[in-house]
Amino acid sequence: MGFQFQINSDVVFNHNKNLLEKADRFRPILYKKQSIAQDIVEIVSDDSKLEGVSVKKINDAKYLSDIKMTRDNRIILDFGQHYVGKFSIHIDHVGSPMDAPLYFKLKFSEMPNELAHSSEQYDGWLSKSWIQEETVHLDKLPATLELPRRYSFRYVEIQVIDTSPKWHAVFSNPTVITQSSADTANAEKWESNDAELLDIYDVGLATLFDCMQDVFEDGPKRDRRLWLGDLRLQALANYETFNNTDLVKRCLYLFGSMAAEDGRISANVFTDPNYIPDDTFMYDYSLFFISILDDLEKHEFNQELLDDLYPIAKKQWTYITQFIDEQGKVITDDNYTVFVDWSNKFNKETSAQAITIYTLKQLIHLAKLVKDKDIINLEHILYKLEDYTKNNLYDFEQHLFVSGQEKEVNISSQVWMVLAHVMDDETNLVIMKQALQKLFPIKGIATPYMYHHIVQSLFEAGLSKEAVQLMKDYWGKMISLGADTYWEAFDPNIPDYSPYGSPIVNSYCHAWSCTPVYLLKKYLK
Ligand code: RAM
Repeated sequence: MGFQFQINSDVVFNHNKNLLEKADRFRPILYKKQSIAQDIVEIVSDDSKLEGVSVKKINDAKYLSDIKMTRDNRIILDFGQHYVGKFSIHIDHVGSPMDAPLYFKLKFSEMPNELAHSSEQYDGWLSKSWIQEETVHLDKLPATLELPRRYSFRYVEIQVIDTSPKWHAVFSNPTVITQSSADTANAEKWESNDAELLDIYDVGLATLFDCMQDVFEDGPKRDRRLWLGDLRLQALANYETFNNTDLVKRCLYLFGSMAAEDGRISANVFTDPNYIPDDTFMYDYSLFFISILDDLEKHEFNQELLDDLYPIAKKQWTYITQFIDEQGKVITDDNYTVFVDWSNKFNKETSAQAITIYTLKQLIHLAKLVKDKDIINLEHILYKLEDYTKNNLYDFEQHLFVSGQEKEVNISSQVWMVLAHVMDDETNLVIMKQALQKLFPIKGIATPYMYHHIVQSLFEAGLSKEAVQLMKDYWGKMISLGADTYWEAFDPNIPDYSPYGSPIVNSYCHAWSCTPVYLLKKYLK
């Protein structure tokens, strides 16, 4: 498990009314559209798809009302692509009068493999309430069932639990009203002669589109919530595509207005029905508040937002300084989890050191913008952090960074140190060439979030060909396994990997995986 559930009920949070009002001012319009199911399909086994499960078309969905359904009958509808929205369906009965209620179950899935799992057998550590299914009793037919919840899905399974021996149920007009705060009219195209990369781009764009809701959600199936680490990548991808900067401002104001009194910024916030910061804190995510603010100011300078949020970013930094010792070494603490990736099989100390440097550089840039007098102090800490890193964490013989007491060499340390530009460009190139030789093919990395950073570090080091190849091997592999949108977790060596104990609660449309749109636009113009 990448992190433990944290219960920190003693933490006191601010609720800055003025800043919350500003968050409300940037609340987005949700663009809605109606779509209907395309096909009736059945589950088939196919070794080339995720968990060996695929679907085969049986008929057009327009013939759905020809199917008379009774006890234990089931059908699967395919909407043709991944959607986020509200579902409705019309239901009637045929035969004798309705002498019993209709009792049936609906199950929504993003990928075919979810349908092959039995919800009853789920025994993972995340709540089973994330499984998108409902059982419904209808006493009177005909009726149009409009489900109140929002679902994230491509497939809908209808399973009739019972009618009565005297009549059958007939379903028709399965519809979704989709929603997103991304305006497709603004979607920037990306041109390329490489069809594989174009597909990789398009699936990334669809992923980002479906995750842009009232806030940038991490995943519209789960957790449907605003997370700092995810927001950083979504914001960057959004600048290159839909460019809804107001949505980024809204999210930054939400985090900034509800920081803990001690300065820490929550790893995520709940926004519906009320604004509540989660009592979960992660070292790297907290620091990324600084990063998101700086990225936004570089993309679209905004003095008011800077004046409002710089003091909050600075306070978060001040809290972090207790984890930096006299020599400039970051001392990680189990109570302030360093996330980096879902895998816990590698040492994260050097990654934490690099992320601290990466974000401090951004803080110094912001400090210059606001003319913070403390800038000399910030620069002094940066000097110490980099000095310690070069003298103690870089192995000049291997040309690689080491991490932890055991001096472990792992991919994450190289990647984050290259992204933090601790060494000069020439050395960064040597490091990434060494990494390619010694640490590829990558093992034990479980998230597109970390793969994003690996690809970006290759680009930053000047290894574009290798970066593109890794994108094809990783995001391209998700597409070949059946992805319409990219996934929360994916280890190509263990395709059915789940951080939660079962893929049924995995999110198959997860924003932190949409970043090919950013990487391709930024580095392959
Ligand atoms: C998961 C979510 C989220 C991520 C955290 C760390 O619970 O998928 O996206 O940021 O982990």
